[in-house]
Amino acid sequence: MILVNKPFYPPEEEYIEYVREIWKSGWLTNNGPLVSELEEKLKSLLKLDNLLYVSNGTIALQMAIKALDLKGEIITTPFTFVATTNSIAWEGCDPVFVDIDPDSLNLDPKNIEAAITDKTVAILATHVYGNPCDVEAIDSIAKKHNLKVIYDGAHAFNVQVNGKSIFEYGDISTCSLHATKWFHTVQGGFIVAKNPKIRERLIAMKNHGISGFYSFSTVGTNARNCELHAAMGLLNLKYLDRIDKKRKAITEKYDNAFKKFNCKRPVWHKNATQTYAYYPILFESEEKLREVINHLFQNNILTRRYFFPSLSESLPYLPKNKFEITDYITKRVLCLPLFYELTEDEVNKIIRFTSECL
Ligand code: T4K
Repeated sequence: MILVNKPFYPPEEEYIEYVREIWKSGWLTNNGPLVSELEEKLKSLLKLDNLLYVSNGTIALQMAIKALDLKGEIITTPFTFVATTNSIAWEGCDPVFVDIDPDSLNLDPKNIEAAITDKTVAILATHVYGNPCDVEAIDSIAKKHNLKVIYDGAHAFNVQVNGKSIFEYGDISTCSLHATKWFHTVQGGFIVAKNPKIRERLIAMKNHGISGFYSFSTVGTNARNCELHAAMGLLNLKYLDRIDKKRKAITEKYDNAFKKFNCKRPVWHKNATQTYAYYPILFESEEKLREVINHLFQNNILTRRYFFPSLSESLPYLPKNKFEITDYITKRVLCLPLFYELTEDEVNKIIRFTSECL
């Protein structure tokens, strides 16, 4: 069976070397030496002095909401992984969905102002598939209405927009370094906060709010990551170029094969670098999409409807609401397999069986 995604596995012996080092060090978690080393390396690679490495992308979002003291309505996208919306609700805020842009598939800034009420406190937008939101428009609406901005950059690890890291936008930006991501640390994530005071708060929050041996400065949680995960990250950093080249080559092969058919791809931000995190493709109808899913499945190929159903219609804890563009897109978008270990034969098979339906 060809899976839709598979984590990158660095050479086993190299990981075992790290495990030996950990055993010798006698330190497993709570800001150990490898966690600190990884955090420093990520800061320098991404040119983000304020980066804070945490245990996953969901806790990063929850901490962002908590650190900004948000209480009230948060305008967000119904087209994202459920962790985005869950984090808002988990922190006791009310998610308010607005429709997405039909080209970028990101939250459409044109719909934000109409959704603002006197309870609105923030905008939480996802850079879907790593494709940057219209950050200028969102930031300017936020400024005008005195709202905070959080960007969920779970898919956007290495993306630059307007010549700088995507994580420099918003009051806080977050990332996921989960095993299925382009760059991963098994479980992991990071948070980037603009304001140094918020950053200090996040540092304490990550460690139960502890600020000294016997003192506490804020409410906290356990968002510390461990040495075994950091070891995976340090090792995977060595293979970034190789991972990028392979994913790019597969993406280009898909692009070339499918360009003659009547299917669309999300339109990428014109001032941003590419990332090859997912391969979403939009079919002409839901019937066509189902046909492709079934045909691929019968030929042992798994795909995934990232993201379906619309979160505005499917969460048991929220009222149901349909949005025209989100409804259209969620019924037509499918992610084809994209991961480092895919062989040329497998890519050819995926192309052949998909094309047979088009
Ligand atoms: N915000 C956004 C926009 C996100 O997309 C995510 C996570 C988050 C926030 C939260 O970040 P984290 O708290 O997760 O760090 C997967 C990932 O688990 C999830 O991290 C990711 N987004 C989401 C888009 O995809 P599922 O439910 O699709 O995962 P699962 O277990 O079905 O795996 C997907 C494929 O990968 C399968 O074909 C199996 C394969 N796989 C998976 C794992 C974990 C493996 O072969 N080996 C493995 O170890 O959510």
